[in-house]
Amino acid sequence: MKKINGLIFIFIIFLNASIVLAEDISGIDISHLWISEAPPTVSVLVAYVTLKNNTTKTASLVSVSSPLFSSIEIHRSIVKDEVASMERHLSLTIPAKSTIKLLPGDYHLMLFNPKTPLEIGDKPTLTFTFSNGVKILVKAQVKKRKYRKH
Ligand SMILES: [Cu+2]
Repeated sequence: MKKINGLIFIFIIFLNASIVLAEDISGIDISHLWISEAPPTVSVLVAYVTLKNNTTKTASLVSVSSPLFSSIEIHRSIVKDEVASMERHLSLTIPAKSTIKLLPGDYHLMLFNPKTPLEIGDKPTLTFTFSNGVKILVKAQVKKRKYRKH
């Protein structure tokens, strides 16, 4: 009987662990991930995404990666003294129960040195990694941008 109790105990611990993991993974919704179509000769592409944090804790996006690109950086477009430029951010904070939209003219992802040119209709996968170790794989859509503003 002792042995059975021990087994049940281990099983309950295992169940709890998987429930916590499932909450961590489903706590952040990543949607509307799209890469702006560009000529095949460009060495850098731009992508936009919506990040929704359903949890009661602050989430922090610390990296985005894909074997298709040499690197992916989080940027923000800024205008300083009437000169438009971009600044790099090492992480992106999504407050508890909040949504952050990366949009042209604001935060965006820069995708460097595509290994193969991307065409409209392609669906490359990007991996989003958060400071708590959670990794979420998301398929991007390659689309034409509707307006020119970067
Ligand atoms: Cu940029």
